Amino acid sequence: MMRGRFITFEGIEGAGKSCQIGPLADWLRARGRGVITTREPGGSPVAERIRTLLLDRDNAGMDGIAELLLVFAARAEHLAKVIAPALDAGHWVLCDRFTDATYAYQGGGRGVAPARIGVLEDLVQGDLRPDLTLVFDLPPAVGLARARGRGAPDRFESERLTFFEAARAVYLERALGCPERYRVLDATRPLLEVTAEITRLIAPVLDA
Ligand code: Z5A
Repeated sequence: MMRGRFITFEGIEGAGKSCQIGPLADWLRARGRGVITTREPGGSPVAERIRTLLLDRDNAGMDGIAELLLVFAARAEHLAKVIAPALDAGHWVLCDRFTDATYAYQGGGRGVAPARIGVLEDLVQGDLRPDLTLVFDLPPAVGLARARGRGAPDRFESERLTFFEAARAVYLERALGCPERYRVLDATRPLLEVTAEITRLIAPVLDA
């Protein structure tokens, strides 16, 4: 059986990732692909419990390395229980955030050295990397204004604008460094325009 494809959706808060996963999943299913959609942190029962710890505003001031280890603990569980079995079964996995978010938020946002993140990436993922990563790019002020409509901010949403600016810069830098794997989308455009561009970008992967 052919291994499935692993596509990750990345970008700062309010970029529109979550809105776009469902339409892409439907588009792929209509073309006969088995698809699962999932998210990080979370995506499996244990990982969702870790997500609660990570997002809880009562945990303000959590140690940066503790946060990093929790992110990767959730990822190890998610990979073992959900992502790897789905890929092995030939399904496409569409994941709302993955390790690029760790480089962006724990690296860019919190200042953890990328080499340290890389050590954990290798430990937890082995050789597994996404086949394609869509980076939804927009100015943080625009994303935060979109996200603000949703009620009380979580622990990350409570960060300052500079935190999200640093995260955005890391996403763009990583995309620039590896154009084969990343596609950057202008996420300020209307939702349906972004949806159309995603299918245009995915079509060659479908045929590959
Ligand atoms: N985190 C981390 O630190 N390290 C890691 O390794 C990982 C994650 C994996 C997860 O929160 C937090 O965990 C995240 C980083 C951290 N925190 N932050 N920031 P999450 O998953 O709950 O948060 P999120 O991924 O940022 O979700 P989000 O705010 O929902 O963003 P989104 O998925 O990109 O946006 P959306 O829900 O699709 O859209 C947001 C709103 O904008 C919504 O009202 C839409 O209707 C609207 N929208 C979307 N697209 C458009 C367009 N094109 N035009 C106009 N309005 C739009």
